[in-house]
Amino acid sequence: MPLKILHTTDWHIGQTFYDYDRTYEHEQFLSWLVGQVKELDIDVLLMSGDVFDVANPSARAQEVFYRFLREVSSAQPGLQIIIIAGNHDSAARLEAPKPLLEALNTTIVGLVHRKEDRSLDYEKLVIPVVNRQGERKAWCMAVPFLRLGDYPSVPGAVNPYTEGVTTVYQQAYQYALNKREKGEAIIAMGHLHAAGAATSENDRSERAIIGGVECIPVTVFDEGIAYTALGHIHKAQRVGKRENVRYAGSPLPMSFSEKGYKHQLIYIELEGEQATSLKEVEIPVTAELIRIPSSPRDLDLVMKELGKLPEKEGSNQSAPYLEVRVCLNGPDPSLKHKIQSAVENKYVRLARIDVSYPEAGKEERKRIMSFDELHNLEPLQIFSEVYKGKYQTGLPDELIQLFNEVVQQVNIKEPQA
Ligand SMILES: [Mn+2]
Repeated sequence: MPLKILHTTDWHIGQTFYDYDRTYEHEQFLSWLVGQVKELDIDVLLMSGDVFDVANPSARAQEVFYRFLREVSSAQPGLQIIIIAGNHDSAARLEAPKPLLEALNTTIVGLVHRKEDRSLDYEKLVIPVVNRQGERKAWCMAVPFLRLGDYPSVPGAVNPYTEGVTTVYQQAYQYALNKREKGEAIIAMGHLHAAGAATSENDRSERAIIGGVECIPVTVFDEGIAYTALGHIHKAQRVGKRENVRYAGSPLPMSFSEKGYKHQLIYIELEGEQATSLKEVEIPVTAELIRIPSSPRDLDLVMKELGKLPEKEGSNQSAPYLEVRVCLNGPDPSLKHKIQSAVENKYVRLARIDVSYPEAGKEERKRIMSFDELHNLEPLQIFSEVYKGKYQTGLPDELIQLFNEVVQQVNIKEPQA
């Protein structure tokens, strides 16, 4: 009998999306997940970090999480659960209920513990993995998101983060090799940005690690590791063309720029020391993210498109989130109101309005001004330049008049200051 593993990550429970509460979506996902664990007869569930969206999750968010743990454990007796902390989680807080969770066969690794001689305690990072009958089949290097001070400092390192993280994985692998008996596999977990992973252009939550400096080369995961379960990047993908090094991706859509994302779990079968089967399991999306129109258009056309949306019937808790994309020729202070009224009774939740203006032609290069010129600039002149830069047209007379009134008032008040 192969060992059956399910890999999931980046739940971000408690997340709000443009001020909309997503609890319902999380509950839908987690109850579906309980069903999958049972249906696929899973031995081990791996969760690769970002359980919660914030370090101090709300009581409601915590309830959703603990309810899931209880439900999945009673639906699938003997299931082992291994969870690591992500960069959004509080490592210490996530670990706090450890004594209770051990009774549910659940291991949470948030912190990197040290021994008395300050060396890393790999016994706490490398977890024995058993099947539902309690027979040991593998070892899991459950390495949480590593912060400064978690990873060892490598003397003379050019990039201390990359080299420190590499050291942790190398040492954990050595530890696992020493522990494992013939026929037992080694698997790894991580919450990090692997080099070459495709990120999403607008997803702020995966951007907590910035720049290429903190990328980890895929070679950090030894070829001898049967499967590496990664979290942090929200688009599901394999890394460095290695089928068995994977991001499972976020179960909920996280950004309007997601194109062709298939939200998924990864199902893995281990036989002996190898992964013999690997399958993507598509997650049903409760509330989709839609853009109308697909590229910015003028307001008349946008309003027509919005008119075609289906009417709201009953609850809106699984209605799609909507981004409206409008192209304007000038400012329109009533834009938001117009759009809000258009979708008021529609089966959507208005999340954002993306306004753009026609591209300026081949605009003349911005000239560098001399000190004298800067000194002599009139407020109206600056306002006029800014307006023209944004809307590609001159200031309307009405605005000039209003602006002059404001300037006058400011000038009158000035001597009193
Ligand atoms: Mn995340």
